[in-house]
Amino acid sequence: MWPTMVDEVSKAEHYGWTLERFLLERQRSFPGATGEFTQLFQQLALAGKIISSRVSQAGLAGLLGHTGATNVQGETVQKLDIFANNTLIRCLESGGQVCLMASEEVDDPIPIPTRYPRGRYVLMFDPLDGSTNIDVNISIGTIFSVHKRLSPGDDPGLRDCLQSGSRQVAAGYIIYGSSCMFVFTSGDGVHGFTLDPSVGEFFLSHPDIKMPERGKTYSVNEGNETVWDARVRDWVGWLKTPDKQHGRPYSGRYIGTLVADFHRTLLKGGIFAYPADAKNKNGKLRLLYEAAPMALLAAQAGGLASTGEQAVLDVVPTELHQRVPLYIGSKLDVQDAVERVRKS
Ligand code: FBP
Repeated sequence: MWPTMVDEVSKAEHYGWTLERFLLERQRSFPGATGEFTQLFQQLALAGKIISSRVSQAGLAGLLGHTGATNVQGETVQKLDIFANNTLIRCLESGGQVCLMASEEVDDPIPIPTRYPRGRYVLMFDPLDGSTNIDVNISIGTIFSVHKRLSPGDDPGLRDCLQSGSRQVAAGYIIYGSSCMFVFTSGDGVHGFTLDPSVGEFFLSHPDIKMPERGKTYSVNEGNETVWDARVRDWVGWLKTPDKQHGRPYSGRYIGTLVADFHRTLLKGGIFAYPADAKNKNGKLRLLYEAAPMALLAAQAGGLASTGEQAVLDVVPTELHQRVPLYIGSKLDVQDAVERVRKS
């Protein structure tokens, strides 16, 4: 185990470490490490810094608004969606760490140009999550998921992307909010780094994040209530029913950006949900580059993530852009939710 933040002293010791130092310390504890993983993260961090600077000046740089195009999800593509998508591809395609990428904005897996070496990792991402909030200055983010390639010999392909969330070697997000933060896990806890734009570096600010076992807030788009299943309606009604002894009613908090709603839930506890409904039979959120990476972070922070029927990390994907219902957050809150919404 590399520098575990088991106590306040070791946490204090690591405060102020740059993301790069943190990754290098980690690399040293893996005999035989090639440095590929560290370099992949350095490129992800670079992409995050570039996107963060553009997001914070979007209104000045003519980057607000949409392109007029629609993506494979049938959503209107925002100019910043494309900027973020291209920035991630440019930063990750040439270094030799990844063999294949996939993006919410691109129909098919993204091959690495033959002029570049291919690496051992598959990177999938939602380049800019929370598109509906871009133009109204509300927190948005980039979500990423990292797997090991399955096909060492032959050409990487869809098969390398369709791996269950439990096989992720790392996952995380970059949130562009009041501050820009890089939050990730590589199987050793969840750690948050804050960008100091004056230095251009991410510094460790939230080591070893643990999600409270139970929270006080619920986060769901109640505008969908009429198309919800009766069990979902009953569950949300139950959360709002006064019961002092069990800390209810919970307060409603809904930003409408998964990264931001999850970030609050990770730090403060509670539950975020995007249930299936009569409109979205499988919910709205995408498994491979939204639900699964968040599920790994939740699990590593002591929380849970369920589809309502099974653990998100156990869902075996069959399509690149498939959607799943999502209930994610504090362990006890997700258990309460599943108990009430589960069909089977
Ligand atoms: P994209 O913006 O990446 O398409 O993500 C989907 C999303 O915006 C999530 O961030 C958010 O949780 C959800 O959709 C909000 O959906 P709705 O507007 O239906 O509540």
